[in-house]
Amino acid sequence: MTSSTLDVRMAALPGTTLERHILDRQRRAPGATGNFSGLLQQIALAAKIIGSRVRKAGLAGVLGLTGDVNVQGERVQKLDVFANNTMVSCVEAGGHVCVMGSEEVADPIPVPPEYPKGKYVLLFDPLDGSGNIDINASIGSIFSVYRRLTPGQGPGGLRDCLQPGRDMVAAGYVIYGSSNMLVYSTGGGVYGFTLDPSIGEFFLSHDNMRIPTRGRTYSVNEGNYHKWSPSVQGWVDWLKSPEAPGGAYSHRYIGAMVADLHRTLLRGGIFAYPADEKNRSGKLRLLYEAAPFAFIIEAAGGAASTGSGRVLDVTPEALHQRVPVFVGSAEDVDEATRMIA
Ligand code: AHM
Ligand code: MG
Repeated sequence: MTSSTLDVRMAALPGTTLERHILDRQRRAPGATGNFSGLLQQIALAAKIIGSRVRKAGLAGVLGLTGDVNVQGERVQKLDVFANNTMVSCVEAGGHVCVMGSEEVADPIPVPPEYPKGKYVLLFDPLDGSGNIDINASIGSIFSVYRRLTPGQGPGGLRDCLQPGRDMVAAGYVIYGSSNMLVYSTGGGVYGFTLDPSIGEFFLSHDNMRIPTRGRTYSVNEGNYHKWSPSVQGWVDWLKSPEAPGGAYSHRYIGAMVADLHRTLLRGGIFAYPADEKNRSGKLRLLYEAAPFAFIIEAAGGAASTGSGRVLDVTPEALHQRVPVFVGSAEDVDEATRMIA
């Protein structure tokens, strides 16, 4: 084959597919068995199925898509239950995980006895920010992967799920927005893929993503202002004042963590959900929301704090444990933690 036919052949592919990206990285990782690549591809399949259902969410009243029974007379689940079940069914049979944990499910989700158990643990929030569905604003899915702790090749359990974020193997999220994107990291870099809906494939669109060291926006539910501690109030007052570096910051809050942190990753700044009078440990879940984003944002050069320490250093005691979060550009997070200490 001449070099010109090769050029033509390469140009036939619109870009690097998620699958090719994963396989290229797997080949470069000494001792890689393909298990992680397999798992990521199953997660990507779940993301496509969930994304396609999210697209139809606005037709709920017309087609009965979120009612109990649709026009075909079939029982239809609510979107977050649908997303949860989709993720479980895409992953459980693959032989890559020994147990799963979901924000939607109280206890660890076992792999059914008929399927092989693998060396990984998958934790996920199937549809984060689902309150945004009815107003057609962005929502997302969040996932993280750990190595199993339970020895052998049998089922995993709670102990496998309760690991500190610093032991995470990979984390990622999918944003269902004006386009659908899958962003993931194994710690060395952060890679973003945009779905081409015409062929149903994710293509690399954001190579080696880096978060700016400082941003110009803060993202927090300021309706909680009167429930915050005086130090958190003082920090937000300062961000809005002319004394803030570069002058007063802008406020941006979508109310879906995936959307708020996707913007923060691209543009810089800080996203926070502090503890308040009502939510003494904050609102967001350590295992399904805080730790995966802390892993991704740190891998992109940013920082993630609980206000008193690194999010990734918190050892979970319960599956659905909550934690205060301050995540984003390194300088912004550093200032926040100094001011609220
Ligand atoms: P959810 O998991 O029930 O969807 O709740 C998590 C969401 C986050 O996406 C978002 O950052 C936060 O809750 C918004 O909370 P609030 O409405 O209190 O501002
Ligand atoms: Mg959530």
